[in-house]
Amino acid sequence: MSSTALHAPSHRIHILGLGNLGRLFAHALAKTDKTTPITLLLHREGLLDEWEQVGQKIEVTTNGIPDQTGSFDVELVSREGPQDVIDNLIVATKATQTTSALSAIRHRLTSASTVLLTQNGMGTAEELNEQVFKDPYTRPNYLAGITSHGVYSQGPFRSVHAGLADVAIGRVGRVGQSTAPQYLVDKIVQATALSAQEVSQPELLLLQLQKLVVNAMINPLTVIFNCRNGELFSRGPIIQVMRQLLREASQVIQSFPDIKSDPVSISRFSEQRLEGTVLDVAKKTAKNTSSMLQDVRAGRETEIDYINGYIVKRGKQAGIDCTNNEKLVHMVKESLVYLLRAQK
Ligand code: KPL
Repeated sequence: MSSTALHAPSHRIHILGLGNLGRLFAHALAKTDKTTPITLLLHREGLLDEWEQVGQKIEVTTNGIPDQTGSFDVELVSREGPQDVIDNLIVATKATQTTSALSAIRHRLTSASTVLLTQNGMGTAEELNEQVFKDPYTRPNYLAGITSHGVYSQGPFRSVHAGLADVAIGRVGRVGQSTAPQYLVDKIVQATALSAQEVSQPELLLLQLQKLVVNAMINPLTVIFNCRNGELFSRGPIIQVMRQLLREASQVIQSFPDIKSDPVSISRFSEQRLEGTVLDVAKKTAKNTSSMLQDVRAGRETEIDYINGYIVKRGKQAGIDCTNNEKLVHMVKESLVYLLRAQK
């Protein structure tokens, strides 16, 4: 009998990926309920040293007030010795790192585990199914969390919660397919600072697509124009550029089977409605530096392939011209190459 067959589900929540979003989730969960055991999964040894240096605390500054919490266990992903089953996992890695990060802990996840994916963009769950959890019978249950919170880093384990927004959390897949237990959903919904709400599977898809468009406009444009979210659309010409990108994104999404069969969804993804949503998020997260601009400035790979790249891919499949989004994908990749060369 396998060890997992004897396993009684625990209430421990593991968090993989301690960038800004991982810190925000960890901090919010620990603040709301001190009795929930939380383990931070660190992917490299250097992070253990940094954890010691910051006094084993996560600090999140909101409205100018720094707040620390230290009620966490930490574990190195690669540590030797027995490793427990992970029942509840929040994956807050970048979309580009998610497959490799989950491969490293694949043996600790079972078909009873719940995995919350928080990445920007689309296509991560499909990629995991193709590359990590190929067997549908042993695959964990996926949840997705869509968040517009604007968070930026101030150093190891220290972040500023600059744009207070909300989280929508729901089960991934078609109605009735995911049997993810409710525990992790409830914990996230209860975590006050996250302002989270549970949504149905069909609503989750709509919100994912809406967020895809928000990220496809704000993130790459803040890279090209090197500015904060709020500075973007105060300049007239940038709105014109955005409208061209939006037209393509709107056509692609309106061609999706789940969308095109429903007039309400079609109107939700009209160019005008999408423009309103993008401008609203840019305003609400005005002081924030987008995650993509943070990545480029730090010389890190960006999530552009999962955002505008995903729109281009789906556009090609549907025969929709996405030249502008395609150009933007190249421009963002070139900005990174340019910066890395300049740093040498
Ligand atoms: O999700 C974001 C990001 O930066 O990735 C937004 C909502 C644009 C906030 O900055």
